[in-house]
Amino acid sequence: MSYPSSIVILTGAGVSAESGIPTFRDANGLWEGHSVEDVATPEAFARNPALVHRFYNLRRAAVKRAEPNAAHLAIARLQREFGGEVVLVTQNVDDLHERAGSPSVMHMHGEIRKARCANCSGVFQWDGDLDESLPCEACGSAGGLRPHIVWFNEMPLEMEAIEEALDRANLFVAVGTSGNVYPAAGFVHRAKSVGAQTVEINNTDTRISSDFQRHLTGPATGKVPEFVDAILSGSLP
Ligand code: BV8
Repeated sequence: MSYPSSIVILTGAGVSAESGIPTFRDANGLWEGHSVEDVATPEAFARNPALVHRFYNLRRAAVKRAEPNAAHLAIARLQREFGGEVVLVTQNVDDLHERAGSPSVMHMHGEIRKARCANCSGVFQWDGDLDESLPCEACGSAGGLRPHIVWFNEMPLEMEAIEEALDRANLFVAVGTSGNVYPAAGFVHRAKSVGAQTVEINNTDTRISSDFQRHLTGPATGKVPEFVDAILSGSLP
């Protein structure tokens, strides 16, 4: 593999699995016993805001109790020490990359420790429980707060910047994602179309494995530090 100068890393729920945060897939598509349609769509929120708030309050509390793992720490080290560009895009809504020291993280599916006001579009840090009676910190109106999360059938965040980064990349690495969710699952195609090398790090095969030139199969806490060491030492095979 030629030595990279511009790297895009896409992470999914598998990078946080060893921090004790359940993935979507390993729970057979259920979070806390709920199907996606019941809790991760705007329709679900309109239908039953209390259920959706309770679902995210549970997950927010779990994120606060979790700690970054060796994979998060290795990615942060790469961002700090690599001589070229490293763009980190995550599908995860936890803040473990930030707490591991990553200087910049693009949360394309939002962030669970932030709230958004439907009335004024304000977004602000929110660490406690959310419910529909609370007032917005920005505009003071009540009843408009929701988790700052991109639900299914909503437009992911920072897509223009992500696509520009993919168009500059000569190395694209996907870590701990099942390739079930679009547009993230299609990023490997865009990177390949500009000639980037593609590497999948996962503990199993995925529905997009055939799109990648290389595979490092095993737990993220083992494979990601190894891969980062190889990049930083210039010994990528
Ligand atoms: C949009 C926030 C358009 C919620 C999430 C094309 C084809 C088909 C469908 C679509 C398409 N284009 C759009 C769609 C619809 C939809 C979609 O993709 N549906 C799928 C399910 C069929 N996409 C959307 O709706 C997106 N929006 O396209 O908008 C638009 C255009 C104009 C105007 C308006 C709209 C928005 C998608 C965002 C949804 N929100 N998250 C929340 O988290 O509560 S996605 C959600 O799923 C999470 O982000 C989660 O991360 C993700 C699941 O993906 P993964 O991260 O991959 O997690 P998963 O559990 O699946 O896999 C974990 C992997 O890790 C596994 O492979 C496992 O083996 C591995 N692993 C486990 N442990 C380890 C490990 N690997 C290494 N080490 C370990 N220890």
